Amino acid sequence: MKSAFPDITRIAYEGAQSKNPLSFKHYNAAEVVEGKTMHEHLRFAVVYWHTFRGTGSDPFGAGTMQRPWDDGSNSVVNAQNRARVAFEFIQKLGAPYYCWHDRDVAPEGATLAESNKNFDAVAKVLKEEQKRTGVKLLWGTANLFSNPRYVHGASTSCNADVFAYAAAQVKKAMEVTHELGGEGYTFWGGREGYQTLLNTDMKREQEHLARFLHLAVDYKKKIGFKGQFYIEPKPKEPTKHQYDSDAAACLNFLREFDLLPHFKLNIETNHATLAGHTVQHELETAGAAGALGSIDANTGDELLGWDTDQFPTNIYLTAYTMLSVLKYGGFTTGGVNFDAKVRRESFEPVDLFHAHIGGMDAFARGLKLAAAIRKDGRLAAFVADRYASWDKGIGAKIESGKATMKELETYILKKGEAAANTSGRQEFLENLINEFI
Ligand code: XLS
Ligand code: NI
Ligand code: NI
Repeated sequence: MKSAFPDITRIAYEGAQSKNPLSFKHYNAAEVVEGKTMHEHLRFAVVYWHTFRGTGSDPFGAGTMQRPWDDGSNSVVNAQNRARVAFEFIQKLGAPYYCWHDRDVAPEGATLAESNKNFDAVAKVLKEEQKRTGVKLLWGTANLFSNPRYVHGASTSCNADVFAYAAAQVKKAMEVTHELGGEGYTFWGGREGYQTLLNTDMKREQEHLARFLHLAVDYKKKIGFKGQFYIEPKPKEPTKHQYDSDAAACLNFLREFDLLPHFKLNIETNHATLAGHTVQHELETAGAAGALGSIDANTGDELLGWDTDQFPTNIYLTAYTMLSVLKYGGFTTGGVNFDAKVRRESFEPVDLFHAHIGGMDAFARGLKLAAAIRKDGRLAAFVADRYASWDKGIGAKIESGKATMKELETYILKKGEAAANTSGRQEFLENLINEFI
């Protein structure tokens, strides 16, 4: 096959002094940080949907992307050819993983049977290319939001047939993920939410969503798929209110319906912003519950209130993200998945390289900064010291569950007043972080 990127060879690590834009300045796959290589820590993944299916269209204008390898048709041959191009790109970039939706990789047919046939024909090429390049599938997912049948949602649709269709689609997407050795499978609630409560039985819809996920758990066991299931929180867009609105809402939902042992969370930066949280908040919420699974790495724009899915380049963002990831033991099945797209104005194929190189370098710096902050130890020591009153005396007694209300009353009556508070030292800590960044 003719090369789609003939002028580009494998992107190499050239170090921070390099002026070559098509090189890594910080991502050195073999470099060891906290006992693991950067490759093992970061587990970068390229998304198929934005990178190979994004056209650059917006509500005001047509697509702009120059993708000379794509004949623009909906044929299986074009999809197979596109898959080979995707692997040339991922291999030249040196990312170890990729992710897809069923409908990104293969064209939807007139019937489910035809769609499945198309999917199998493209999956065959994906499998060959995985084998040829060593690139692996981080996770697969099903697109349960683009087709007009999903107008009222998929598993939360008022139409039971739509639930059945969505289940059939997930069944197939799980099978293909399994066949391709995928390390995970993601559920993002595309239109699982509502526009108005006037027409919505929210309780019933949420029960249906839980039923759907239980069916997936059962089927996973049935086919022997060992990958990790993820839920990806997002508060809005496309619906006004999505049920998987943020990490805390997802955890509560999973607990309520006895699903928590089967799922972890896939935290997306831009979704955290839309939920009115920082991504660190979401990572800490997931991590504290033992459910930090993977991340969709991107960034939003504070001036724009939607999911702009920009590539992450902010070093504070990546450093804070990696601080949380390292704190909770690093990725096991998950990774840093670039759910991000080049801007409509960045329409040349080479922009795909610039975007990913920038994101990978930003995360490599974030990893190194987080490791340096941890090695220095002053931040962790400050936090530990701040809670020192819980390590002994009355604090330790409360934490161990042995103190009663009566006893606490006696304690304070005797003491007269609580021990003096100390400063939170926010500015001092912000300065401390700036010593590293
Ligand atoms: C949309 C989501 C989506 C999921 C996969 O906002 O981020 O891309 O990651 O369905
Ligand atoms: Ni995402
Ligand atoms: Ni998103």
